[in-house]
Amino acid sequence: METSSIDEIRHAFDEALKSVEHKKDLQDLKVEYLGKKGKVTGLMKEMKNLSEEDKPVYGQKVNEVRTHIQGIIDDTLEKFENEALEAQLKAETIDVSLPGRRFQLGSPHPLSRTIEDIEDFFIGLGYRVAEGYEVETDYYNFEALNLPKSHPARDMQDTFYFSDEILLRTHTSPVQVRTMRSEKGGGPVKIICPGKVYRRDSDDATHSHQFTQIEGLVVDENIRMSDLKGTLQLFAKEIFGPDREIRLRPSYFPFTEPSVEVDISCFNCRGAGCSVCKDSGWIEILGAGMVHPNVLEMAGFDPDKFSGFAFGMGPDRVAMLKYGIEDIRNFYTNDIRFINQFKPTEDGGVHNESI
Ligand code: 2U9
Repeated sequence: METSSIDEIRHAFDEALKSVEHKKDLQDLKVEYLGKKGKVTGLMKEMKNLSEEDKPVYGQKVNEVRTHIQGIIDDTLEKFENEALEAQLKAETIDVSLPGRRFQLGSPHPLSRTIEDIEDFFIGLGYRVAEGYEVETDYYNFEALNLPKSHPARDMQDTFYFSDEILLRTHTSPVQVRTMRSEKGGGPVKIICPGKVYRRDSDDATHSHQFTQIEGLVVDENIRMSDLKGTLQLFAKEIFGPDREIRLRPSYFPFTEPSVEVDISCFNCRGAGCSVCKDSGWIEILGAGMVHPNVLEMAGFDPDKFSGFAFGMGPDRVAMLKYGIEDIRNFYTNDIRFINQFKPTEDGGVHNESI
């Protein structure tokens, strides 16, 4: 029985193990000794040449060597894997004391913010927000608002025309007309209409060819001028401060009769006179009036049964006054430095760091 070769193989393995440095070396060694054509496997194949008597002793010795080699390979493999894990953990150590990355908080655009505040106020009074088209027809923008083609008031509004009949709306009033028509002569209608409008103006600090409007319309039976006045009084207090008063001055709009211009008492000097109110104590904010019977009739409402009030304002101007913005173009040039000045405050308001 050739057991010395078994000892040699065991010895050779123990020697070879000393030069194993990497997992790959170990894998090669495993193949060399325990693989299909490996040295230990070769020893097993010798069994068939042995006598029945020698087989058990030989087999046991080979098994011992195999167990020995397999055990060392398993242990060494585990050692390599632990070392690799340790190294990886060390390399990926997270320093929890490092300061975190600040993430930039956005600021609401002062114009969007103003529009939302105004919408919220009217929603609180039961109004619905209605929107329409920026590209409109001559009929909805002018004709249905008591502005026939010959009307001189059309000259007041320089319009972007696509054709004789198609134009960029000059006010949001077409939305009110479309809403009234969809109600088919039955009230009540109670809407505010915010949106972009366009006029052929040369842009400067107080004029923009595209700006925003919010118009409101209430139509029902027994709607009176006092309803308009009470609504606007509440509006002034909500948007400009609880001490504000309003003042109505007679005016003219083709779509309302009577018509008024609405001033609010100056929130800056409280009426004493300052640069904001140009020393008058009052700031012009809105136009308004009772819906003209022609407009009611054209939109399908019986003017003998229904009446209504309407108003219109420019949120650009409201935001400029509220936040001390001097140039309307700031709203539309999208300079992040401008918008960043309007950081939200904890009470949900807006703070302009520049004023
Ligand atoms: C319908 C009936 C009546 C809307 C009105 C005004 C008065 C007004 C201007 C204020 C400044 C627009 O932003 S601004 O340039 N608006 O003065 N607008 S009453 O009246 C309507 C609208 C629609 C069916």
